[in-house]
Amino acid sequence: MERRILLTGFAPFGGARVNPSWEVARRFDGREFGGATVAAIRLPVVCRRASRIVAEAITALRPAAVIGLGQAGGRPALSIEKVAINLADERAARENAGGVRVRPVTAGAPDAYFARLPIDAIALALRRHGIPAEQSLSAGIYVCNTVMYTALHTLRRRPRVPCGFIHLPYTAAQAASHRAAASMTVELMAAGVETALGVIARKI
Ligand code: PCA
Repeated sequence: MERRILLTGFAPFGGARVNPSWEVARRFDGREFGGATVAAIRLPVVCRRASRIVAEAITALRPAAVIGLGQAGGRPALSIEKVAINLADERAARENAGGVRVRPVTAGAPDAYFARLPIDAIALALRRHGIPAEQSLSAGIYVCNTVMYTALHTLRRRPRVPCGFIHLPYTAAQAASHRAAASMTVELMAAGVETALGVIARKI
């Protein structure tokens, strides 16, 4: 079976017209890193549905690595997430979730999982390429955290598979309506993800 790297991005949410996570992820579909071919999938911004799609993709593809991308508008750099927690809060997103809910991502599962990525090496490589990067303690409590948690939980018995999540800033175009916020071009974000995939590919 062909070796795969699963790379996920999201549909637009919160009234935005694009989500840079998918704009970046789709550029890599079919590209090869470390002998594995990237399979890019676009996820809906709804916790349960996104979670089911990711779990099914991991089961179907048995990927050699799983990297999630999402947008965290307002952050000034690519943020490499360290921890996913077992909590999903969709109260702020009624337009997407269709109701108020706070619940565990997976009932009865561990409270948290640590990312399984060479985070220091990725952050260093990004900065060497002149791409703003930071390490982040938490992927939040919304769909990005849910996807990261689900991926790590699904891979819990395959501890050697690198798995983690990278949040992206606003795009330069989105900055037109978020004037005080940091932003980055999609090209620079993609260059950052390419660098990260190169570092991760050394581990697969
Ligand atoms: N960002 C949101 C959900 C989808 C996305 O791109 C988050 O940080 O959870």
